Amino acid sequence: MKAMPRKFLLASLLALAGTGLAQAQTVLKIGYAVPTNSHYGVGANVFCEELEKGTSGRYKCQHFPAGALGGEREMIEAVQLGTLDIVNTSTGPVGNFVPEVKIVDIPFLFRDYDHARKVLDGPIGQDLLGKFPSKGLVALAWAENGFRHMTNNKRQIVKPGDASGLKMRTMENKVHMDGYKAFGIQPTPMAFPEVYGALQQGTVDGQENPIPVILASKFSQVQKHLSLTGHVYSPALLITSPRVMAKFSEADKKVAYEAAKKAAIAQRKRVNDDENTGIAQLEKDGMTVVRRVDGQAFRDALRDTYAAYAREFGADNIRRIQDVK
Ligand code: EAX
Repeated sequence: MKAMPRKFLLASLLALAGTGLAQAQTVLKIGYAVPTNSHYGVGANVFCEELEKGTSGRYKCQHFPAGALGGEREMIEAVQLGTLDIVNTSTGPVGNFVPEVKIVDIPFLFRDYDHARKVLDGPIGQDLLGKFPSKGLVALAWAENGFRHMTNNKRQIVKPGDASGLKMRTMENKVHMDGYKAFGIQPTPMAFPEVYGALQQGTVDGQENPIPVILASKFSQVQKHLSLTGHVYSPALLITSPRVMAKFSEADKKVAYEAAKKAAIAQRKRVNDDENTGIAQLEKDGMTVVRRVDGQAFRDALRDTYAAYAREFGADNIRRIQDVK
């Protein structure tokens, strides 16, 4: 039999290579609002490393940190529209897409990190993840932003009266804003990428965020006072879309969910680490820190707002979360 001419042999080899024998690789775009050196950066990196490893390189990530693609609301919309594949986001704007999630944003709902993580990783939190697909989103896992504290440039905050009258940037979250109004605060909702500039120019007097966000965003450069109010526990979520999940084989879907769980564990650990060392660091950076606020006064100020939350979310549903031990 005559040998195949070299040019046909080469063409056949190239054609074979195009059939995926040479591993095809899909790049997934992942975005988050704070810098890479943060709890969100840790979560995104662990997710992407685990996904790439678990799919033998079939999937890798392209990162868009520090609000490169806009605020969290814009990034969630982009995931819905298909221009972004994954977002690592706080629940701040999520309630505008999946209303059932708003209940977890109620001030002073969670006792501590252990309570919050038990609720979110248990039946209540897992049921909430099930509400996303009907809204064109797939929540892979609960990650973590952390307990939120108040910063401002006017005065130390010990009790609600000290916060009264302050113009504070808030997330685009009505549950938060209703609570802060009860403290006498003037809430100014704003996408996160605009916050540093607004604080620097004095457009707002202050803001509220977990220690890891205050650290990563260098708010100590534009904020004088930090009060450890811990007034809200802020969950985070790794969210993708049915469109992205449809690309995965059943085995790769499992890898993606496992990767998200590992990412959440790593992100939560970074939150705790940042809280253990970050407050002293912020003091060193020049902030005055009120470590002991009148927590009961803040809770008392929310009495009427809690009645409104109960009407909106159901007193039983709020109690179910509070009763998780
Ligand atoms: O998720 O907008 C906020 O204050 C969030 O805490 C921040 O984007 C990190």
